[in-house]
Amino acid sequence: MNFQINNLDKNTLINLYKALLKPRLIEEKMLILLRQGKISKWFSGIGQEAIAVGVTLALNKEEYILPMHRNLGVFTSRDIPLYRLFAQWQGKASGFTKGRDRSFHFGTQQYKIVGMISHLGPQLGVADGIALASKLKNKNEVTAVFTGEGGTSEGDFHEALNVASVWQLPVLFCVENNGYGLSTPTNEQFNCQNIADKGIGYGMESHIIDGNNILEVYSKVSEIAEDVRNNPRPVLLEFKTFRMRGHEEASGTKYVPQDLMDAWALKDPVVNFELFLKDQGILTDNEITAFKETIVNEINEHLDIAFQEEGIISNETNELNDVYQETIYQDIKSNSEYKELRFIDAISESLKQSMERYNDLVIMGQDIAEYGGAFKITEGFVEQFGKDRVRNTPICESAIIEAAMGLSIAGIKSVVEMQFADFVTSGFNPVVNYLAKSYYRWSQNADVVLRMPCGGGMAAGPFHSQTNEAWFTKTPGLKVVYPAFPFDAKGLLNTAINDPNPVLFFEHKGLYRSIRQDVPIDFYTIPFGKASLIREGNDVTIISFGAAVHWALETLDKNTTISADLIDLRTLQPLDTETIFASVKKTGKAIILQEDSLFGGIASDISALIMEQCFQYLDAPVKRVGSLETPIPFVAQLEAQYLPKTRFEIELNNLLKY
Ligand SMILES: Cc1ncc(C[n+]2csc(CCOP(=O)(O)OP(=O)(O)O)c2C)c(N)n1
Repeated sequence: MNFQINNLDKNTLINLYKALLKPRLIEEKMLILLRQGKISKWFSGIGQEAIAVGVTLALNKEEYILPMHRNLGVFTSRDIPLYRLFAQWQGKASGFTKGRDRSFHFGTQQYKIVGMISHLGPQLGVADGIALASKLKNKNEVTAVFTGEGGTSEGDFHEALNVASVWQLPVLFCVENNGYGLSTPTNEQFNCQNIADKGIGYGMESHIIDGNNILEVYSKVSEIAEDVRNNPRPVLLEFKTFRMRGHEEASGTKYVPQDLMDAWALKDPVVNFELFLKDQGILTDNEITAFKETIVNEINEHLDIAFQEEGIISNETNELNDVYQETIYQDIKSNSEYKELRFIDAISESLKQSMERYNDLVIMGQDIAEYGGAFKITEGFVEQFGKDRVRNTPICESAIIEAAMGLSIAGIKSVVEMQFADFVTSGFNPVVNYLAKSYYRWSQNADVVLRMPCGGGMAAGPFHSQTNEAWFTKTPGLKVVYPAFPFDAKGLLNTAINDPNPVLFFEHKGLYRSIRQDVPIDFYTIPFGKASLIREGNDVTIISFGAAVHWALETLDKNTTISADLIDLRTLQPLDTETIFASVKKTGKAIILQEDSLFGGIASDISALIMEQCFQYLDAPVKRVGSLETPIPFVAQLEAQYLPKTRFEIELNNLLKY
């Protein structure tokens, strides 16, 4: 192995050696504990330590690193007390996730480490967001993110590199090419010589680095990182290495040819560096033994602490209280004059006033800058707030939602506009797995609002008409807002942006230009979880939200003899069950109208809640009305048949007659 000392002094060389030794010795201990049945699962990074250790030591401690499951060296090189790591792996309270997530699936702001989620790729886009924050705040910091070569096949990799390059973000994309993704060899994973070759396609500088050579890793990454701090840009680094053990311990290495194993065993990063240092007269056998002893003692002491710690005692309230970051609702009333606004203008005003209120709030979306967005909601924003804060994005829903998460990690709020709510599917994974679960997993909030222009009635076909709130209302960790009037839209969007949790804000496109209302000129808020009772009556409770509220109103205007409570839910998560139950107890009959197809929609849950809580008050079965169980069709007459507007009137009258 070709070790080049360059200008590294003796102290640095010894520190590199000790840092390299530590994860190796921890792993050796873990493998023993695994055999003794004292720990459950282990993803070994033996043979790859030089990458995690070298990259981490090349960065400053305040720079974020986003490691993977084989990067123990990142955690040890940031000097995390070992008992906390051990407690994390044992699911104990001194760990980082209160027993809610396992192994390396955690982050810590204290050590500026953001761990992976199981899906591998999403953290690449999160790194973009952290790097964007660093660039916007002129911090001259670099962010390093890891992936295996298997993970580079995911769309997240492509999107994250593309966004980083287009925006020239200071990210080091560190690919550990260790030969196998679980059992899949590289030639079944990608069809090019080197992963680094992909750099040119993204307009990105790339390097191939010997991942088993700590000096090469440390020196090259130090040099590149320093250059990137001063001249922000992404760099793709391919570290050639090899996975010496199974994907995880139980899975073995039968599929790896022995000669490959033998060849890479000769390149062991720890053994070779140790020999080199001895050879150079920098370390003696006695010193090496002493270093090892010190680390082994530290491991044993910290293991004792972790083993002695009591297991977590489950407590339902604790768990439920940690799904969302506590929000102190800022009740802001406006004494200003009112002016008549269309639904769309109310949203635009909220965004504009929030941009003024939070001077680092960032809005991202396709075509939202000079063009003003598909619906012109952000028209004129670039002139007022500049392109740094009003960001046109490539068509990379995943990477942009991940970047929003990264911004939140770095303390910046963001609003992401989905061009159409339908397209959130292309960023579904980060929404339901990253944004939704982050606070619960490691107390990191996702201060992100996703704006979702949705809904049918405009003959826009199956992919520009869906109202897909039900995909999200069932995912703990997300808040879901769905206003029907301009006044509510402005006040609730303001609250959504104030709220530190991830909020999906549904805006029915059919309301944009058809519904007008007097709305305060100044900034004001409306609390989440408070429905509005917009008609009062005694015979039936109608529960609805979004455009369907207007269909219910039309029906009531047409049938003036019907005496009904009409509840506009306004927010679906949290849901105002109090208002629903109070009304149903009064009227004894309930009908829920939703625009989405019926099965699995929120109407079903509301119906179930009413039956559970108000059964003795009911004079009839609860009725749900929704769209047909088909995708939403294009042609007007098919769409009209699909949507529940006419069926609602019939069902309402049937219920009243029951
Ligand atoms: C989206 C997704 N698909 C599949 C998996 C299962 N899985 C976990 S790790 C892994 C292999 C990853 O290979 P690579 O990225 O090369 O990293 P390595 O494990 O070699 O370090 C697979 C297939 C997963 N976790 N997430």
